[in-house]
Amino acid sequence: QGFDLVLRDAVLATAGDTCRADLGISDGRIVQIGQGLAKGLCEIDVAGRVVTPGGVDAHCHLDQPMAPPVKLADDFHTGTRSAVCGGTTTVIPFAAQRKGGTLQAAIDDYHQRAEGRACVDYAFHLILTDPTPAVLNEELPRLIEAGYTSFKLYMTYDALKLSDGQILDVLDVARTHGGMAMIHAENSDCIAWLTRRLEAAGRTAPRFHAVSRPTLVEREGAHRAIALSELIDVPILLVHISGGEAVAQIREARAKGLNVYAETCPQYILLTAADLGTDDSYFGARCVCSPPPRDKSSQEDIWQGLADGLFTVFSSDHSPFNLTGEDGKTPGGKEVAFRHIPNGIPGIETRMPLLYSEGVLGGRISLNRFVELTATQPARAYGLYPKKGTLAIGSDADLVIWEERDFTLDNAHLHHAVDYTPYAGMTLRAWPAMTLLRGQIVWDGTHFAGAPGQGQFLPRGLPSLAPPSARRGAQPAWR
Ligand code: DUC
Ligand code: ZN
Ligand code: ZN
Ligand code: ZN
Repeated sequence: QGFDLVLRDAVLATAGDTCRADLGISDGRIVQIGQGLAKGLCEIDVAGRVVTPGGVDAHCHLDQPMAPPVKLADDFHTGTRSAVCGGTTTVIPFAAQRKGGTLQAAIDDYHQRAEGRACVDYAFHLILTDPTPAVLNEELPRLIEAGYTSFKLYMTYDALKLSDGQILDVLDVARTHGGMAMIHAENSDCIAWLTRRLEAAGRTAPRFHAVSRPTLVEREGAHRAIALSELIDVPILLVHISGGEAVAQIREARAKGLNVYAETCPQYILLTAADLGTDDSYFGARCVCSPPPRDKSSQEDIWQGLADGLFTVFSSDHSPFNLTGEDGKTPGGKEVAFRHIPNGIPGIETRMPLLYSEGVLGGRISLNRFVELTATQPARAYGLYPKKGTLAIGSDADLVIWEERDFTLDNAHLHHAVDYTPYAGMTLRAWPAMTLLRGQIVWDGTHFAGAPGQGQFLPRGLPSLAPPSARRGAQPAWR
């Protein structure tokens, strides 16, 4: 009973530990970790390089229908191909409920989109846009039971947003049945009001996107979302946190003992509002995302939260809109008012190399914290641990061997179907030399070596972060 594959002489990094050892794989799983393992059918000499768990990108958008003419450039094939080339072996994109439609219809639709195309293992978060009594009382509890254990709620965008009362209804279901509520926290009316004022003044260039969504609208949204979760006494996860003011709200909630988790993304440590342009030129459209990138001081606040444990997960929020083309950031090649520029930037492939380069090699976070943010905590938060997110006996052999070398990033290096990367021209200091999915080489450092259809759907358990707090003990009078 030899091993199918042995990784020889690796520096194995998990969220809790770093050690130099061999790693034995059979049937797609890690079966032994130790020194001097017996010979495998195949051997890879890692030669002292760092090996981490494959990344879990818990926030990305693939083949998600958008309001025409806007269209995502990546489907499950191109998006997940891009993911593995950057070290990510599990993705959790979103299945959005249509208003008037059921959650089941959304799930069925996304299974069809993913099946036969995904190159990495995948699950879906739901997006709840229409929490009818049938959804709250029947569908959502049933789907949580069936392994769809997380759902995103929007406080903004007319087509998606829920009222505070609707959010309370959904959080109450989350408390009773488990599941993780992810909240997009921005004050919708402030954004709409500012957008109208800016347009009335003729201020429609891309850079005014950031002016229409100042940091206080995120601070207010975060504050309100935290209050709603405190009222119900249920954990929430605040997605794509961009600014220091929201970070302060989360710190205050944590200090009170509330189970408020948070996510941030590469754009909030590497871009600023200046990347949307300093004049009215349209070039800045490429960096339009929501929430928008902030300033240098917010970047420092985000880094601090990454370093000290405030942030739970580090995701890409990969939103693959082409810069040019019929349906992209310049629809039909036309320059349009910022209101019509699709919100989001690509980043599924660059997420891990950017954090490894700037965070680990830049001396801002430890290698173990890197693993925790990019793999272990996302797996725990969304019910995939310990199958995914760590190096342990019995875990899937999803692995990244890291190569530390400097190079200048260019979009031609990337494997997405998007015609740009906002990080072009940056010096990266590391990139995966190899990515393995369940023991199979899917990226060899030069070429994508996987295949569409090899990714498997992952039914999920409940979050394995802290349970709802029992601080108050007694049931509230309304329950
Ligand atoms: N929220 C996201 O999660 N992604 C893109 C845009 C947005 O507002
Ligand atoms: Zn969002
Ligand atoms: Zn998103
Ligand atoms: Zn290639």
